[in-house]
Formats: sequence, structure tokens, C-alpha cells
Amino acid sequence: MNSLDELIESMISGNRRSLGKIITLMENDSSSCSYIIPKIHSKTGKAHIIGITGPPGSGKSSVVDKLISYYRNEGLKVGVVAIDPTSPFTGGAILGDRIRMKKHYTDKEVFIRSMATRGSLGGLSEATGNAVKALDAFGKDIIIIETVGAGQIEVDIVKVADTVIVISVPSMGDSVQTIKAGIMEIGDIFAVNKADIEGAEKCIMEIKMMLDLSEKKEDWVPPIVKTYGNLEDGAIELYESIKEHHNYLIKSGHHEKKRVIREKTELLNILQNMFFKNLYSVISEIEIEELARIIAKREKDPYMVIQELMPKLKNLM
Ligand SMILES: Nc1nc2c(ncn2[C@@H]2O[C@H](COP(=O)(O)OP(=O)(O)OP(=O)(O)O)[C@@H](O)[C@H]2O)c(=O)[nH]1
Ligand SMILES: [Mg+2]
Repeated sequence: MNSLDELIESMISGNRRSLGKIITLMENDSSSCSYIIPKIHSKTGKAHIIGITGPPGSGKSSVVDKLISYYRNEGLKVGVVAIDPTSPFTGGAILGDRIRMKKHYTDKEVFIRSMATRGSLGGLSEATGNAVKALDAFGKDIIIIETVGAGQIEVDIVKVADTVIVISVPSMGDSVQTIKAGIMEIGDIFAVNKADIEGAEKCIMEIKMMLDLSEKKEDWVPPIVKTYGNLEDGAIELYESIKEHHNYLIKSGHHEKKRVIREKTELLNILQNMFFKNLYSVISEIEIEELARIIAKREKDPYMVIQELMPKLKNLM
């Protein structure tokens, strides 16, 4: 048994430090995934994965902190993956997570992991997905992903979730416009946080209007709930809605469907990465550049070039 096997086994048997190490390993060295994932895959699939996204400083961590408390009262084990935004407004997000979820950091059944977006762009949704897998295999019942709703990468990240919560806050002028269209579409539940601030009703109305305009994809009507991230019991309605959504997913069969879609995406990603990596083992980048030059000079077209490469490409796998 090698040391990685020992690490995996130690993680599965409940060692938190090993869990942290496994997540780091998969984050920094994607080739380790092809060794780790096969050993943990059969132990995953049990957790309810919740994605929570919204503008910087909208109170995501504060709301997550409240949700953790409700789940812990139920005796459920919770994992959190908080994506540290590169946003200049919230440079100290990791510190923010620590402060906001302070009381849970000492709870052995809560595992909070912050991930930096810096440097790992592109691979971030993959790294998040792998961290979720590790937490799932570790035995977490609830896994929450917190990410700033800023662009396509964030949309990809929360797509891993069974239930997606989109947070907005009042008094941002045209609040809803700040929610990117792509994010609006993936919301299963909309939370208006800082509902103690003036303008909460207006914010709800705006979201409702946006939802009425958007094409309904399922028979689930996304509820819009108020949350108070600064109050002890400020996210009870959200917590209830998450439960309702989970029940809906299971009963309607959408749970299974969503998971198949997710596995399909992952499978295609792995295949794509694999083909690409192997591509450079059968044809060098210099050769590709040379071919590009020929195509640019109109001596050949891309399809002709690929046809000629076929004998080499057959060795790709
Ligand atoms: N008035 C009011 N303040 C709130 C509420 N919820 C959170 N806050 C405050 O808003 C600030 C930001 O809260 P966070 O929970 O760190 O927000 P976040 O969205 O996680 O922030 P980033 O992760 O940095 O994007 C903190 O000062 C909170 O105390 C609320 O319901 N009402
Ligand atoms: Mg936060």
C-alpha cells in the first residue's frame, strides 16, 4: 500500500486532516484525480449539494452560517466549499469566511474549505467538483458551495449543486440587473438577504418579474424568500425551502436527471482533457504550428490536414 492509498483510507475513515490533504492534492495536481476518484466514487452520491451565489458582500457566508446551525441541530454533517473571489472589494474573503462562520470552525462535524480563484482559473469548477466529491465520500450529508455570482465560471461551479440559491440584496438600485442572466436561470430558490434594509419588497417584486419573463423549465416555481444574515434565526424560511426543493427533486425524478447531466459533463471534460494531453504526445506543438502556416498560405485546408494526420491520430488512446 502506498502513502496515497493510506491517505485515501484515512480520509474515508474520518480523518479531517487527510480530507484537507486530499482536497489540496486534487486542487494542485489534476493527474492525482485519476488515482483518487476511482477509489472514492462509489462512496459518493449521498450528500445534498447546495450552491449559493450572489454579489460580493451580499451576506452569503452569513446565511451559510445560519444554514449550518439548522443542519447541525438536525444532527447532519456539513461541508462547505467557499470560493474566494478575486474581487477587489473583498480581498480578505477567506478571513471573512472565518469570521462569519466562526462558531462552526470548532465543530468537528463541520468542514469548511476556502478555495482561491487566483491562479486556478478554468480549473476552478473542476477543483470545486472534486472537493465536493471528497466531502461526499467523507460522509457529509450536506455540502454547501459558496461563490460570488460573477460570470460563466461561477455558473459552472454552482451547476454541481442539486439546489441553487441566488442571493440578492435590496437598495442596490437596479438590484436584479446585477444578477447576471445566466445565474437567474439556474436559481432554484431566490433569497433577498439584508431584508431588514429598506427596499426588500421592491427587490422581491423585481425578481418575481424577471422570473415571470423567463422560460419555465420545470414544474418547480422558484420561491423568493427573505433572509436576515445578521439575525440568529434569520434563514429559517430559506432552510424550509431548500428542504421542499430537495423533496421535489426526489419525487419528480429530477434529482436523478440532474445527476446524469452532471456525470455526462464530467465524463466529457475528462475525455477532452485526455485527448488533448495525448494529442501532444503524437504531434508536437511545433508541427501543429507548421501545419497552421500551410493552412494560412492556403496550400491546404484544415480538413485536409486532419485527414493526413489520421494515421497518427488513431494512436491517441
Ligand atoms: N443589515 C444586514 N447586514 C447583513 C445581513 N447579512 C449579512 N450582513 C452583513 O453584510 C456583510 C457581508 O456579509 P458576508 O456574509 O461576509 O457576505 P458575503 O456575501 O459572504 O461576502 P463575500 O464572500 O466577501 O462576497 C457583513 O458585514 C455582514 O454582517 C443582513 O441580513 N442584514
Ligand atoms: Mg463570503
